[in-house]
Amino acid sequence: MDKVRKLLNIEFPILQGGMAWVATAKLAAAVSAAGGLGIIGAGHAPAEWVRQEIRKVRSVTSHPFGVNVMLMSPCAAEVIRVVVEERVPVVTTGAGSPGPFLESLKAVGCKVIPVVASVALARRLERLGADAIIAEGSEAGGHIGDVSTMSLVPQVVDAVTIPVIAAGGIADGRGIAAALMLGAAGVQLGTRFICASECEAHIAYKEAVMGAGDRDAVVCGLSTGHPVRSLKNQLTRDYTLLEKQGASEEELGQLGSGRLRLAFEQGDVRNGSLMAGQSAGLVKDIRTAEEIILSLVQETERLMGRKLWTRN
Ligand code: TUI
Repeated sequence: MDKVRKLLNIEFPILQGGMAWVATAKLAAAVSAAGGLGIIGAGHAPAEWVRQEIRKVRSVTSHPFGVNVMLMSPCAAEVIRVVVEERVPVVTTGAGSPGPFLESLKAVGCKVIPVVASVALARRLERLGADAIIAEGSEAGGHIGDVSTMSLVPQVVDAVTIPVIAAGGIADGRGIAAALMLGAAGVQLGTRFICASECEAHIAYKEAVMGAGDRDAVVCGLSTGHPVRSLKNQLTRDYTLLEKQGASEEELGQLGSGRLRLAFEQGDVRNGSLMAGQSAGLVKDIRTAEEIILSLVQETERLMGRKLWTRN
């Protein structure tokens, strides 16, 4: 359980998901300052925006932090270049294989932690030199695979020797304790941190997460091969209808374009993309990143019946 803390030089093996738009420097810095690993979500953003966010985190905390590179973004290679130039301590990747980028990142001492949704990719990335793996189950928000966290995590744990971080469906100490039982060495939470005070998402987006029940985080886009989980609203209904009518990937792409920004900036909970995981049903309040992290640690330790991590 200390493997992730030592690898990343953090107090608690709790990572904040690198959510596109939602995970800005302000949120990442707050999570890192509280002893977890804050992660800037690059999403589809241009590399220079990412550079500014990296510098903002450094201006407020000296704690380690990370950048999530969304590999489907046309800017991914440029973002990697900026991350290397800025000597970011940790990179997580999503929505693809970071194989081609591993060498340049590792050459500057960056720890590389790919998010995977399958055992096969976890194995391949361990061979290529990944430092740890985030095994993300289909309960997660945003772009997802098709295996649930409960089944995926122990299978990845059995398949690799590097530390495995569990993600998808975890929002409280019960989820963390369960992940540890599955053999995970750490956890990553996204949805819970949408409702952190330091998260800059529009209040209406946060309220939608807090108001969600167990069946409100639905999957769209299965027909495109890039399924995305978000809160049920007019957009998911329009999208599902278009999919049923056999719309092309291009038409569907047009419908989805710009919708995350609409939710994050305008708080348009009807037509915006409210990406969130199934754990939205567990999120009931807005608290500071520090309150969230400390209560996660306290609850996990109570359930496990012992002290697990001490603050440095
Ligand atoms: O990446 C995520 N979650 C995301 S990315 C994102 S931005 C976006 N916007 C619109 C459409 C699509 C994406 C929103 N949420 N999570 C990490 C993750 N990676 N989940 C699943 C995967 C994954 C899937 C397949 C990783 C690798 C993979 O393998 C492909 C291959 O090359 O083998």
